Order: sequence, then structure tokens, then C-alpha cells
Amino acid sequence: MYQITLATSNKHKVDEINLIAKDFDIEFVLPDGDFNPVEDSDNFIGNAYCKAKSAALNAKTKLTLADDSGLCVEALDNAPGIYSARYAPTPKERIEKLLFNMKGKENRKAKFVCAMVVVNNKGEILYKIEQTCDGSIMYEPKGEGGFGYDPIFYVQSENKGMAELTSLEKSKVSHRAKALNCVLNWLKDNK
Ligand code: ITT
Repeated sequence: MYQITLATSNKHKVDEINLIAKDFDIEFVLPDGDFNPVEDSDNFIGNAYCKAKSAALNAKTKLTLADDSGLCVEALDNAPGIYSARYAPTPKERIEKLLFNMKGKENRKAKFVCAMVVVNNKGEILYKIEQTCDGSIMYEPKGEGGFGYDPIFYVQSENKGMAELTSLEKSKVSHRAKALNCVLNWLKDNK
């Protein structure tokens, strides 16, 4: 079993990443204690790098992986984007705020973005990738699956809301699945 540190404190990401990588012989190890590094970049890759570097300094593994992700809405100039986790205090309030800001907007196009960065234990970037999942913002929440903004995100390729997909379905089509599959492919030759 190959171990890799996963630089996150988001339990949903951990579950999704474990499911996406279930057929690979990889154990994702979480950082010790509270993990809440400063994310001060203006883009997803930069913020993924902040997390990866911060965890790598104390990591017991050779490699550390971080995920920075968010929802970009065309009619809102790509907001909430890198501020998705900080858009409002709770997931429910974030959805309410987004639906409020979308009132009267005809263009409901949106995309989920997931950036992943792999660093070594000196904090040097070995691999980076950004992937998206295209869709649109629904008029009201639907479905019980997933987390975050999933209940208001309509997945174009599936003709269903993200929260209406099973975990296994989401693990095949999400922005996170696409990014992690690139990482897993890279790892095959580079771990
Ligand atoms: P870490 O930094 O510890 O990894 P975080 O939740 O703070 O956890 P981000 O800074 O990357 O992570 O913010 C991601 C936010 O974007 C997340 O809290 C959700 O609100 C949203 N998001 C990301 N991926 C999502 C997904 O698959 N479904 C729904 N919302 C998602």
C-alpha cells in the first residue's frame, strides 16, 4: 500500500477521493492535528499549493496532495470561485446567498473547478492539474447526495442535479474525479 498525505480538513473531499481511487493501492494519510493553512493566492492552483506545501513540511510520506476547489458562476463574474468555502458561514446560507444573487439572471451557466497539486517533502511542486465539471445553477435545491453547492448544481453530462447522483456516479463525473484521475495516472510512473 503506497501512502500519500492528503492536505485537507474537509471530510467530504476525503470520502470522495477515497472512492475515486478505490481501485488503486493508495492510502491517503491526513495531516496531524488542526489543518487550516492560509490560502492567500488569487487562483485555485495557487491555493492548492499553499495547502500542499504547509502539510508537506510535517508529512511522514514522500508525497503530499492538495485539492482546492469551488463553483464558478458565469453571470456572477465567476463568483464564488476561490471564495466558495467562505461565501457565507454555513453551506445552507451559501446556497441561499447564491440563489439570491442569481435572481433575474437568464444565464445560469456554471462550472465546478478542482485544482490538485502534488509536492515532495521539500514543498516543491511535482505535478499540478485543474479540471472542471460543466453545468448550470438550478432554481431550487434538489437531492440529498454530495456536499456544498451540489444541491443547486445541474450536471450537464448527466442531465441531473449533482446531489441527485449516487456517490459512485459523482465519483465518475465530478471535477474532483477528473483531476484525481490525472494525478493517479501521473503517480503510476512517478511515485
Ligand atoms: P480544505 O481547504 O481543508 O481542503 P475546504 O472546504 O476549505 O477544505 P476549499 O478551500 O477547496 O476547501 O473550498 C472548497 C469549497 O467549494 C467547498 O467548501 C464547497 O463549498 C465547494 N465545493 C468544492 N467541491 C465541491 C463539490 O464537489 N460539491 C459541492 N461543493 C463543492
